[in-house]
Amino acid sequence: MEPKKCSNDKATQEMLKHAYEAGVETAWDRFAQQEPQCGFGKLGICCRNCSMGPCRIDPFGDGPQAGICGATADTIAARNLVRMVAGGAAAHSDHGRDIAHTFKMAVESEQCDYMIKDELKLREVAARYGIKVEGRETKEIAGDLADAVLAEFGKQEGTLISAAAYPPPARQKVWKKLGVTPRSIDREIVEIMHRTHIGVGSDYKNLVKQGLRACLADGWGGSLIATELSDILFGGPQPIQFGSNLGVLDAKQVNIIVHGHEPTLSDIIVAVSQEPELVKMAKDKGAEGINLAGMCCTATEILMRHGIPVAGNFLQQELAIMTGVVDLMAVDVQCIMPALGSLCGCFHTKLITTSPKCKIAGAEHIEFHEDRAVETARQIIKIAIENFANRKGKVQIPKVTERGIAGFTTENIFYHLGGRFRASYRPLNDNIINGRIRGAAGVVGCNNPKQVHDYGHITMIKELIKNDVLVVSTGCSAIAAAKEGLMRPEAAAKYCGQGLAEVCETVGIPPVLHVGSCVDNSRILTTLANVVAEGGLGEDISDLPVAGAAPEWMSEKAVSIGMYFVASGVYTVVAEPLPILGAPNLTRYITDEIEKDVGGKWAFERDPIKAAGMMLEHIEKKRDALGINVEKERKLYDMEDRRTLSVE
Ligand code: NFS
Ligand code: SF4
Repeated sequence: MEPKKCSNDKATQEMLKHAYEAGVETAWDRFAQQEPQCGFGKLGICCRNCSMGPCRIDPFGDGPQAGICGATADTIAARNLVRMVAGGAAAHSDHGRDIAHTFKMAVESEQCDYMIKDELKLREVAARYGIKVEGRETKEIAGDLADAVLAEFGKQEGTLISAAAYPPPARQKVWKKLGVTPRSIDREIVEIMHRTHIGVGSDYKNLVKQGLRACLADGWGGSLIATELSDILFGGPQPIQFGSNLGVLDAKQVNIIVHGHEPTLSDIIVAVSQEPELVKMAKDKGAEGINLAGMCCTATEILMRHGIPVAGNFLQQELAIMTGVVDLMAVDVQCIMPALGSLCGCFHTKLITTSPKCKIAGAEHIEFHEDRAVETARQIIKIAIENFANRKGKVQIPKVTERGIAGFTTENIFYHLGGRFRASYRPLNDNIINGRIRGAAGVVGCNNPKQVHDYGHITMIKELIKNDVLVVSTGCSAIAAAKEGLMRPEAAAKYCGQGLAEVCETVGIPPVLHVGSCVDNSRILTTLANVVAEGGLGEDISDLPVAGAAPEWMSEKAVSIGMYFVASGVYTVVAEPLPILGAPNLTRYITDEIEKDVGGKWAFERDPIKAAGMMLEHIEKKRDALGINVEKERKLYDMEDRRTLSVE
């Protein structure tokens, strides 16, 4: 396979060439081995929900049009789709639950490796949960918040507190009317599993409805909890410089990569990795120091809080090992390829699993417990140091790195847009209203070997910023943008249309704002809620000139994210179609009719330029509806005007 046809990223191309020469298999090779992929699966029309099946529907209409129980293509595809939402919402929310447990432990224990780092955010969040904050001690407030948040997962009465505290009132009305206001996090996920069991509901719209409810419990619930408690516990991010791509690995140092999603262990590894005793140990073994880097969303958590470099995104995890200099890779949960187990067997890299939820054949398991966080982190670092001497074979580190700025949040975005003395969303809204910024787009999500690695993200983002659309990005998409240099402030002059360039240059921000990991897509939701609340751009998120996209998505989490953006009123374009195309009515509903119900809808487009075009068209349509696309009268400048202009 031609490396250039696999990836747009120079470092990845170099490593793929190296892999072929060395005869080491990667996800791209395994993808080729899977071709042709199963057509029924792609179209979403196979079912194995009971043992009368597996059943499949003939997409050409000649063969069976119903499963043994009578389920049609629409029923089967809708059940499969909402089960993907359940998987994604479960992953995000269980991550949120783990952070909530760590938070509770930090609050309750006297001696704990974690502490509350962002008191201001604690008070803000607690107030939103209806907890009294005035005149109370931090510990008291935090204790109440921990209980309130943990109760959100399994409560039996009422609705999710955050789903009523954060979204605009108009949005809440939409959900209420449709009957999709989330009640509690676990309940909505469980109900999907119930409803998709053999012989429960067959009405595809009613199945999708539960998907909407569960994804909202993710975006405005589980993911939001993960984000907010992480900020309180590990510190709210601030704009910070970071390095990206495989070139951040250093042959002369002990290299440790943390990979996965949760910040609980990685944040502590950051804290102890430069302890003099450990650094000395590394030097005694002949290394110059200890070099920590991240991969995937765990990377994002520590890069936006500590500036730790990111070695790469999802499709680069195997390639990092192949450099021959990764002495240890510690993983927690999600997006960790099982292939790493056998791959590490061919290299000297020690693969360490740390979560009881994620054990991998070929990896050593060192279970991480929050109450012994520092001890475990030191133990892991020591194993890496010991392993430095075991390096063998060729070292191949691509000399490719880029720098960028990350760490934008719902709270700090407006400081940067408004300047220190005008801390509000006003300047952002004004710039959208006056047309300097046409709108905003969230470009997020994974890598997928079905697309040329990183190409979709980068091409789409460049097209958007060229047309004066401000881009916010998370997860592997953000890493792709960073590697391309799109998160440097200088990118504004190079790639943006005039209006966006002006705004970015005045404020000193890059045109692509890194707002965090995948659970931090909740930051995009709360930012949108703030933009609505600031006024002048309609009453609801669905009124805003914004769009979402996941140009290289692959995970169930991405389906939940896409669905909660749609359910929140955002037009969302993905490259690889959802596996529903074999179900005509469901497809029509998801890509069209659903807009009447929730204000947002899905679109599928593999070409990133075309997809960006669809987003731009949508943004302009919303601007028209808001009446902010008025043609400005051409002004003829007189001398006086010119003088004032040149003073600026
Ligand atoms: Ni999101 Fe992060 Fe990456 Fe996709 Fe996986 S790491 S949670 S799922 S692949 S962006
Ligand atoms: Fe077949 Fe129905 Fe069973 Fe699915 S639930 S496997 S369609 S019989």
